[in-house]
Amino acid sequence: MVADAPLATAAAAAATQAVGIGEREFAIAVYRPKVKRGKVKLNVRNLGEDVHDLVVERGGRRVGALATIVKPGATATLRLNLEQTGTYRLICTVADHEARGMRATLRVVR
Ligand SMILES: [Cu+2]
Repeated sequence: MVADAPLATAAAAAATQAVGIGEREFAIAVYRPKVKRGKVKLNVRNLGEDVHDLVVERGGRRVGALATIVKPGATATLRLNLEQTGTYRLICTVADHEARGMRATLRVVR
């Protein structure tokens, strides 16, 4: 029913926010750099030619990581419940990739 559509859309948005992430040598692009606190689904795609991973930190502490490495052209999903507002760091921990530029931020707001 058309009348139900707005409610369904609002409920879905509150449930999980999708964040597209592109990784390549040597950068991490976050296509939705600001989300509301709560459940997020990080959709990671390796756009490069080397393998990459993804670790999420806040205040120097790891809050999540992909379970596996992401091969070139592959995708992986990381689901997190980000309850605390603030700036989260996204990094690739493969070799020296972080130092070479594979770091980005995701802001979580109320
Ligand atoms: Cu990497």
